[in-house]
Amino acid sequence: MSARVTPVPVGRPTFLDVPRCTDLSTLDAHIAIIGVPFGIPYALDYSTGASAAPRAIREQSVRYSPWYLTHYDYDFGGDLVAGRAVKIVDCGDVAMVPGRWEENSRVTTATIKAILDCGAVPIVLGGEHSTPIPVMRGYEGRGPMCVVQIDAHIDWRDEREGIREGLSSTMRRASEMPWVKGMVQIGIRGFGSARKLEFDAARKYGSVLVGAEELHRLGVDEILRRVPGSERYYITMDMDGSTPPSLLVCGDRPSAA
Ligand SMILES: [Mn+2]
Repeated sequence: MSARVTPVPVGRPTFLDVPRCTDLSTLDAHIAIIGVPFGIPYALDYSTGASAAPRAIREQSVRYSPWYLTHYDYDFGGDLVAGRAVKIVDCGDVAMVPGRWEENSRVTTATIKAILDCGAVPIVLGGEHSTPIPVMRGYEGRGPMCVVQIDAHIDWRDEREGIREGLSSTMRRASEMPWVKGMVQIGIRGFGSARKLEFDAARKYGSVLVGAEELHRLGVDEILRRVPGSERYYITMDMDGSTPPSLLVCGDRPSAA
């Protein structure tokens, strides 16, 4: 299986209006945006709508470009890329074939490997939250990494409806990848994704679980101290991990929100 992408069509915006890369074999950038309109649907309910997400994210991102890449961030104390000349390109989307979940997964892994081989850092636009499974597989052979997940759910189901690589199983599959050496899961809340046996499995593995309520009570600095040390981090964010605080199910609110 080799990489397979569909470039952003002419006339449609790229992410943040950055330049297009229309041929992965010529990729020359520090950061490569790559859409993965990926999902493995369960019986009736989830997933399929997420395939429209990369295009929707690109269209919404244009309102922030190009000036936000150079604005001064007060909290950070500089611009977004710390004054460095960072080349960002948009490679388009991994080309999917409807219904061929396993093939789509393999082509996603191959495309991520191709981007990494070019020395670029991929920023992946999913897809629902099974997308990180084939993406993380692309890091095989590149040394240990710690996975940082921002999500309302722990995604530790071993299988659901016989599907082992769906959005409920992302972190369980990650834990089985030998190159994943640490895991922290931030923003967990409510009862959506797991039974006690999944929490037990995550704790037994050594995943650092941080509840949404805990995050608001203790603050980001304290939570960052709990992140396992690692030379490299893989960060994944499920959209329900960023639900506005007013909608969070938690007892404590940030005092200065
Ligand atoms: Mn989630």
